[in-house]
Amino acid sequence: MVKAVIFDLDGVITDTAELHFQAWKNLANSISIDFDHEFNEQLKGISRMDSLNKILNHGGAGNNYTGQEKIALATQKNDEYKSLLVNLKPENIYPGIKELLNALKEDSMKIGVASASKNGPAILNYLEITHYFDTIVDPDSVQNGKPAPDIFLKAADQLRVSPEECIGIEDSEAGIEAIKKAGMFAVGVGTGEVMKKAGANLVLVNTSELVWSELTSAVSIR
Ligand code: B16
Ligand code: MG
Repeated sequence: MVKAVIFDLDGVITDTAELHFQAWKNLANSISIDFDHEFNEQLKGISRMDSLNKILNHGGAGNNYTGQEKIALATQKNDEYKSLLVNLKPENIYPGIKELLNALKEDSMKIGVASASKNGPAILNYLEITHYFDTIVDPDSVQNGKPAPDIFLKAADQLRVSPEECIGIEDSEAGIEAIKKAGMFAVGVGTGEVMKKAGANLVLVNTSELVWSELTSAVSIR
């Protein structure tokens, strides 16, 4: 029986995945590294420093920077990302998300956020939907980032439900893996092949397909 739905944020609730891409690409270009949307799939859901390390390795520059210099690069990216966030408005919530949140409330479901982003609470405020969520996990409070299950398990714990009673919704390969390892039902939104490869129980092309009655029937016939 489903008692809670745990949302990823970037790429599920709003299009911040594209803003992360723009900010990382500009940072990478400033140190003569380039990457495309396909490579960017690997950055979705993983932490800021893990993302930077992947980009540096991709550009063959994995050993060129000290720890201090890496912190400066990550800060440069985050400053640009935050400057892009100020334009976020309720209209930027992905289609179907508000309807799903309202349906969950009506059905007395608990609602959580399991985002790797330290900017998560600010984003929810810009979108004016903070009040929907019963819990938002602080990504700094878990030991291992996605694809480890820690952040989804912490969300279930904070919501006082067991993992088997949860649906997790993700747009990233790392995130789907995390939900599966947590023992939850995984809904993947996005590129079908990527989501299927990661093991999603249900794959949807976009968020407008996140209809509550259809999610519950998918769980019941799993
Ligand atoms: P920040 P999610 C993740 O959020 C993003 O997908 C990932 O690209 C980003 O590096 C990570 O948050 C950390 O974000 O730099 O804002 O702390 O998809 O887990 O909601
Ligand atoms: Mg995401």
